[in-house]
Formats: sequence, structure tokens, C-alpha cells
Amino acid sequence: MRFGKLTGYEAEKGKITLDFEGKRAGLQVITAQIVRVFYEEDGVKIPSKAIEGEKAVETPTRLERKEDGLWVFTDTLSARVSDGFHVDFFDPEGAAVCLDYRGERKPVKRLSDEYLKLLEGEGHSLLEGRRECAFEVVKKLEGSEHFYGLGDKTGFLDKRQYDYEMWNTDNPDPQVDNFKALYKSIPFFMALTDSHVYGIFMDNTWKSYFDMGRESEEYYWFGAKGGNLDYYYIAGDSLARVLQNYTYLTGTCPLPQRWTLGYHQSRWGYMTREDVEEVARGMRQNDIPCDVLHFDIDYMQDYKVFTWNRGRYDGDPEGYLKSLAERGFKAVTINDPGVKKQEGYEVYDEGVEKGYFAKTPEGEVYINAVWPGDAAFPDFGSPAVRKWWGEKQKFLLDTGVRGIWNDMNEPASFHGPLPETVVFSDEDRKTIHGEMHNVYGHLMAKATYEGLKALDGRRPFVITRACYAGSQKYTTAWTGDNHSIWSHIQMLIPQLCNLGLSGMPFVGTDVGGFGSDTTPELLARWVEAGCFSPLFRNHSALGTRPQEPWQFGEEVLDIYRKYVKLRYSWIPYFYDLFYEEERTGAPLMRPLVFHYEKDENARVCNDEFLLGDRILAAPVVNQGAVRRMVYLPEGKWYDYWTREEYTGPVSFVAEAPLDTCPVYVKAGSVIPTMEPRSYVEEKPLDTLILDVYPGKGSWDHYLDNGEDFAYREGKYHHYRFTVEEDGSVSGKILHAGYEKPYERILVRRSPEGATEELCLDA
Ligand code: MIG
Repeated sequence: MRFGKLTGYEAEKGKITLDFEGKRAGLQVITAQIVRVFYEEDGVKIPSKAIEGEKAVETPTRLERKEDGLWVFTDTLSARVSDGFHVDFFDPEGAAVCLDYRGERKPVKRLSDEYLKLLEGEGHSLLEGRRECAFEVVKKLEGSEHFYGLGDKTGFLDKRQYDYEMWNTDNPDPQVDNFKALYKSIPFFMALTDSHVYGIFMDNTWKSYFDMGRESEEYYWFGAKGGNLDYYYIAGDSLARVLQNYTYLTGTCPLPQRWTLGYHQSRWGYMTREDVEEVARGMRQNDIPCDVLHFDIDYMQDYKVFTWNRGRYDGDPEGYLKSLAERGFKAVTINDPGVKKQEGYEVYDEGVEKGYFAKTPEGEVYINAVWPGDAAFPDFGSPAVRKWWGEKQKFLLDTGVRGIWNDMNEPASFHGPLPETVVFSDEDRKTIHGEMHNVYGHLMAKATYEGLKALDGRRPFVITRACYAGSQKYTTAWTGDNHSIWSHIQMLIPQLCNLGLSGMPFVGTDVGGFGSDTTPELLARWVEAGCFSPLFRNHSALGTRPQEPWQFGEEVLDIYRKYVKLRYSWIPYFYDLFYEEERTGAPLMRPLVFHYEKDENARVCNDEFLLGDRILAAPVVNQGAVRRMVYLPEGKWYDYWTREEYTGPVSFVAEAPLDTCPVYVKAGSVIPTMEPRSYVEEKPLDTLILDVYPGKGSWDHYLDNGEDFAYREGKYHHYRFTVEEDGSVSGKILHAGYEKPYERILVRRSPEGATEELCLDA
């Protein structure tokens, strides 16, 4: 795609039409910190799947035509558009932040000239991705640049020097660093240099490529196979601010029901009522708090969606789910997109009759195979199909289900991938799989969320495997089929942190690992790390070594219990973080760099993370290790277990026997906790226990009914607790709208220490 000289422009409010010798492109000021850069091929507008509603606000904008291009100024940035549709961004002082690269492409040379000559004849290219791109954007690389985000990728926190693809992929092989794509596509990243931070969101759903400096040390590039060139430059003075701006565009994850923050137990292979019952009983007998039991594909009749194999549940799944509910267990059922091809099966017949399935270019219902055998694929790009699918959830809700787990929605298929030419809808426009693939899971989640919301009224709980930018508005996500291997407990830290930095905060990995057999030691270490992940679920594959907490002897069971209980005690803190996240987009699990951008150690830290800004976890992720190096950034910290003090920045060796996950809490923290219980609603939440870490600081604590949307009408309580250097604590109410505020607020100064009652200031 070549653009000529900038020959003219026209501005209407923040929308600037640019003429490049007949080619019309555009720049749009969305806010003072967000600028959209786009070119609509053949003038075709493609509605964003990630961004809902109008986001552009009236922004004071000044234009100036200069020798070197057209300058667009807002209060907080300036953009320069020059010949060839090059766009550069500057900070308010005029310093360059993000420049287009204008030089020659200089790919790293991998082969001698002789070899290249040999290969040329066959049209061999060393850069497969580039060949496919309909357009590319090439940006100059700064010496100090680090990259974060890009959704769910393998490897490490900093994405510089690596290249990735966006093409939702179900690959059952153990995921390793050089995988280019996993199940999710979030074409957003943030760049951090010694002087600046910014983000780029390419809103394009086609297969796309991100080369973050693999091709060359001088530039990085991104591009897509089809669709429009359409990206947002996002400014901000911190990673947190850039991410907030990104979630201004794509939305945040709404506050979840409180029970979803509890412990989830799952396994592919809980076949019958008896199997599930054994797990439910095991949880209570072994005193492992647990709120959620997951039902994998085994509950369905012949893997048909919206059916229940009643025979496996004594003919009464409704009664059984009710009995589970009475004991505090919520049921979450899996739901795959593939609809079994079977005449007489209502869902299939309806879908065929109404034209709700994807079609071949010849207009036949497209069939591939998944769990039920031959199956059709709902066309989720169509609003009518989404509505239909949403309403279908009623069957599961009526059975007593409380949450929906969307799997296989890349979409995965057993008879080879869906051809790119399969016909799908994009709202009322017809398009092909190549364009809708990366948003298939996103739109299925949207359909599910909206269906549940309309039917149930409570905050919907959806988990997905595949997603796109903006899916956080409808769904949580897990990272798919990991394995019970040490490299995957190591990977979960950068993986979940980067998902959070990509706007997806409610995420987790299969604790213990999905494929392969876990070991007692690996499971113990995994629960120690996993209890910090917003979505906290143990799940394993059919036929692997059973992975429930009690399958590995007393020692592991005790460790497991200790960390699940720790998690439960922290649920009020998690909930506060969600409240903050809904407002600001700040994820719960954060890499150290999120709060310590200037700290070179933090920028590349792969084996520690923060929960909010107060708790730092340094889990052991190496087999056999009973101590590890810990790095604490600047400030004063306390060891969570011993209250030993440290002053950062500091590195030291922490003892970490099998039952210890090194955890540190920042001085001046008040961590809101709740009393032990075997599930969230076992007892009323009438007592708050504040864990206090002396130092100057404060914490805003949020409380509501944990269930519905009444909080949006002000039905919540907001408390502010303040701690002093000497450890004294005071508290007051900032907002009083919830009918059941705490009856008691207690202060505690050590893990097992005595508590004293806190009287709130008037
Ligand atoms: O082809 O439903 O990632 O969590 O247990 C495998 C069976 C299908 C893949 C999911 C996994 C789930 C499994 N599913």
C-alpha cells in the first residue's frame, strides 16, 4: 500500500481527511491522548468489534501546515503527518515519542549470499509474515524500548526482539517460547523507553503480525493480511495511564459476583453425579474452601450443546445442582460453539432453518467435526445469531447453572481448520472466516454475556478460551491447555501479567497443569502461585493423574489448604482491586514494571508480580528449589509471614521450603481480609479484618452485595482506612449506600495475632 505526497487535507472537528495524491486516509483525535490513524480500502468502513459506542470527544485541536508536514496539536500530544502517510507522535514539549521508520528495511542476514542465490529461484522468503501483509506500519525502535502486552503469548514479559502472530490457535503441543500464536488475539501493546511510554492498538481482526525488533534492531513493525489500516496511538505519562486510555476505548471488566473469586475445581472426566459428588464431599471433608465446580463436556448428551445427559445424573440434574447449591457449590458448565449435525435436534434444526450457521461459498451449511462429530458453526457475527445463542442459555440457567465456560471457540475443528473462505456475517455485511476468525470467541462471549444478563439479572460469569481486544467487557479467560511442567508454572507469571496489560484482568491458568501428570511438588508450588491469579481454578485433562488437592498425601493437602485459605482471606482485597479495575482498567495481577517503570530490574522481571500495588509475590517456580532470589523495588516492605523488614531496592535469598511462597507487603498498607469460611456466602460478610503494615498510607475499601448491578445505583459502602508510621489506624466512611455494612471492623498486626476493634471516625 503506497501513499504519495500529502496534497491536501480537510478538518472537521477532530476528524482530518488527508489526501495523498488521490488516496484518502484519515486521522481522528479521539481524546487529547488518543489519535486514530486509518485508511479505508475502497472506502469500506469496518465496524470495530473491540470498541462499542462513540468514543471521540470534542477535543481542542490545532492544525498547522508546515514544511515537514501537517501538524495536529492537542493539549497533551502532537502528531505530524507527512508524505507517504507517515505519522509521527511527539510529547507536549515537542520531544519525539513514536516515529515512523523511513529508512530501508534491513532484515538480519541469516544466510550467506551464495545460499540466498540458491534459494531465490524458489521464491523463498525469510520473512513469511511480511509476504502476507496487505499493509504494514513500520516504527523506529529506540535503544531503550521495552514492549508489553500483545495479549496471551508464550515467553517472557518484555516482548522486544520477538515476533508474534494474531490468529486464534488451538495447538495442543506444550506451549513454548517460540510459539507465535495461542488462543487469543489482542493486537495491543505498550512501549516503555527511558523517557516515554505509549501504546498502539491495531484494530484489525484479520491475521496479523507483530515484529517487535526481530527483523531489525532499528525498527519494529505490524501489519495485517486484510482489512483496513486502522490503529490508535495512545499516549499517557505511565503504563497505568496508557492502559486506562486503552480501556477507555475497549472497556473494562465489570465487577464480578463475589463468589467467582473463590476456588474453582474442575476436571475433564467428571462423568456422573457420583464423580462430581465425590469431589464436592472431598472439598468439605478435607476443609478446602471451594465455591465452584466445573462441568466439562461429559455432562452433555452426545456432546450436544444445551442438553444434559440426565441418565448420568439419576434423571434429575436440576435436583442435584440444587443440592450442590445448598452446600455452597455453584455449577459452571462448558459450552462449545459446534452444534451437532443431526436432524431432529432442535438447536441444529432451528439454526439451519433460520440461516444461523456459517456457510460455504456455495451457500450450504458449513460442516466440520468437533466433539459431537459433524457440526455446524453459529455465525456469531450476526446480531440475530447472538440473540438466539443468548436466549439458549436459559436451558442451562433453568438446570441451575451459575456460569458458562466457552471452549473451542477459536474456533477449533477436528477435520482441519475452517477454510478462510467460509462465509460469516459482520453485522449486516457478509464476509469470510479470514476476517471473523479472531473475533469468533469474542462474539460468542458477547452473546453469552448478554444472554445471561437479560435472563438472570445478576452479574454474568463467563469464561472463554479465545478472545479479541475488548472481550474483557463480557468474559474472564483461562490460558487453555497448559501442561503439568515446570516451564508452564514459570510462564504463567509473564503470561497473566501481559494479559492484564492487554486489558484482560480476570484471568488464570489451569492450576496444576492441564495435560501431563502433575507431581506433588509441582501442584504445591502451583497453588502457591495460582492463589494470586484472579481466576483460581484447578483443571486437568481426561486420563491424567487425578489432580484434586487430596490426591497427593497429607503434606500437599496441608499446603493446598493453607493457600486456598489465604486466598479466601484476601477476597475483600481482590474485590477492591476489581472495583478499581472497573474504573481504571488497572489489572489485579501486575508486573513490577507497572508501578516501578524507572527500575531496570522491574522492567524485565519474569518471576515476581504484584497483586494491586501492595502485595508482592515471589513464588518458587523451579523443581527442587527451597530458596530463591527475591528482588524488592524501592520502599519499605514486610515479609508477610514473619513481618521482617526490608528496604528496597534490594535483592536477597529468601528461604522457601515447600510450604512457603515468599510474599511481601508494602509498608503503610491496610489489607482488608475476611474470616475463614468454606465458601464465600457461608457466613454473612459482617466482619472485616484489617491486616496492618506500619508506615504512612491509606486504602479505600469497597463493599456491596457482591451479586447484582445495584451498586451502579449507589448501593455500596466505601470506607477509607489510614495507617501511620507507628501502626495506628483510623477509618471513616466515604459513601454509605449498602444496607448491610460491616458490624465489626478489626485490626490485626501479625498473621496469627490478636485483633482489636476499630471505631470509625464520624
Ligand atoms: O479438545 O472439553 O481447553 O479445558 O477440558 C479438548 C474438553 C476440549 C479443551 C479445553 C479443556 C477441556 C477440553 N477441551
